[in-house]
Amino acid sequence: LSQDLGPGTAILRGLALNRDALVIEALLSVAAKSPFRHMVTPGGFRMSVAMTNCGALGWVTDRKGYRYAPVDPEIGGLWPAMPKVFMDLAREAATKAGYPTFVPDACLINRYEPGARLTLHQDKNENDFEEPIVSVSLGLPAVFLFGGLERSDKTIRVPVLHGDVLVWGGPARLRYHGVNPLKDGSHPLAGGYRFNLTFRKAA
Ligand code: MD3
Ligand code: FE
Repeated sequence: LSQDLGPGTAILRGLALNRDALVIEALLSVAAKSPFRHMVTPGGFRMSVAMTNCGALGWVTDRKGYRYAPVDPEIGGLWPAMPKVFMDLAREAATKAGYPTFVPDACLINRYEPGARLTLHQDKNENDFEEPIVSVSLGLPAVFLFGGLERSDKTIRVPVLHGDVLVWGGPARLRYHGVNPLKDGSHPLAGGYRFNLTFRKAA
């Protein structure tokens, strides 16, 4: 039933389904204030995934590097507050996965259009790798690539569907991961997109 991804990981299939419309409505209201944008990597490449953030800190990248910042550089003001429906979902997932004290201060919202992908990477911009990461998948389905602690380690493919929530912590926290190019499709609540929320304690 639930694919085992090894120690420190939990797949909570469908956890977000009972509030999916509220989560997407909240996501669109965040994006009405801090719009989705295609950021640029330090190497000068435009990311195929469009991003925005909510919460006290937001993840940004530009020619100067990757970092968390309290101000949205596109609007020159703070990121929108984290919606209560986001915080409740993230904490419920973390608690179910064995991290009952998790309180995220950052939520990165990724928007995939057909063809958009994330190449294999580690999440290393946070201060404390003892804190887990919670990921909520919405809209079109995708395939996660899940590797090991070294880039060259074998990867497995993990299909993720609308409403699935994954938690990564402990010995899995620094595993390489990525997202395969999104396939075309249409979702009743998300249209032609996949959205992913990643909740982190960045500071
Ligand atoms: C495995 N986003 O924003 S989290 C990211 O679908 C990112 O947009 C994915 O990777 C997405 O950095 C969803 C997948 C993920 C996140 C952290 C991990 C997998 C992980 C940490 C350790 C191991
Ligand atoms: Fe990541």
